[in-house]
Amino acid sequence: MSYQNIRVEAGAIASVTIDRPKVLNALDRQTVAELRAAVAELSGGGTRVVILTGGGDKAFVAGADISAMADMSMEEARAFAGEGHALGDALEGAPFVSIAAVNGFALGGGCELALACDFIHASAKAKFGQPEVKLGVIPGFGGTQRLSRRVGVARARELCVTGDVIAADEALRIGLVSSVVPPEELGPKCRAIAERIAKNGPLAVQAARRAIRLGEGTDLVTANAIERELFAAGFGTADQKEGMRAFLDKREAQFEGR
Ligand code: CO8
Repeated sequence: MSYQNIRVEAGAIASVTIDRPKVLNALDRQTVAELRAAVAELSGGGTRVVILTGGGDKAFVAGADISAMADMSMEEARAFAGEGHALGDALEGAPFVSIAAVNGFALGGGCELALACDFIHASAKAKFGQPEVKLGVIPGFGGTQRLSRRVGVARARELCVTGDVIAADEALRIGLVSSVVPPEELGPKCRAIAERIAKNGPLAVQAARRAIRLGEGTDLVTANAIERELFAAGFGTADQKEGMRAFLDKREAQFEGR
């Protein structure tokens, strides 16, 4: 598929770049649709990890496109939020790990898009926030939910009601991002993490993500039951035989994802 607003480089380690730098990579409906198409495209092949980043040197994504939203009706806004939610759900349910490489502003829908990825690494010049209240609305792309699950209800409330924009170091301190690195190190760092993930058993990586996702929000007994089933299912795979045999043979495992 050809894309206008994003760039996709497919492969075992793929990259998706939101590429509307003139508007700081703001998300309009077309861009959200293209991102959903890219997730679908990359879900069908052998992609193990997707690194999601922003084009240009200023922004990851500075939010939903305000000029496209300004005249939306309630119906249109509901549909737009639904499209954003579907993208977040698709990322979380995808067979690949997604890493948000936040290279600049991640505001509003941009922060929410990063939160829908498995984890976030940030450049030292990244900035995060949910400034929607300054526009008279609230986050509509999962921010009120995923942010509180990530950083706790109190901090999420404070960010969502003040609209404050926080620097990368503060995002690290509250657990929103996993690391902060100099801008030129962000790409290589995310790539190195992706390479480590890609060496692991593909089915096990998927199952670990699934256990965490399904367990989130349930009680511990239920969550452990989910983990137990997914742990047991691993023993029905060739990857488990190969992984443990390789350890005992003192060689590197050759996983086939079956
Ligand atoms: N939408 C549209 N255009 C934008 C956006 C945006 N979110 N952000 C920046 N731009 C445009 C500017 O209008 C400007 O265009 P132009 O050159 O034509 O004037 C260009 O990008 C460059 O921006 P600035 O000149 O403003 O750059 P500064 O460095 O001065 O400021 C900021 C950078 C601080 C990031 C500033 O641009 C800003 O505050 N942007 C808006 C941030 C914001 O409020 N984001 C939240 C939007 S609401 C939202 O995301 C709701 C999500 C819920 C639904 C999602 C469903 C998918």
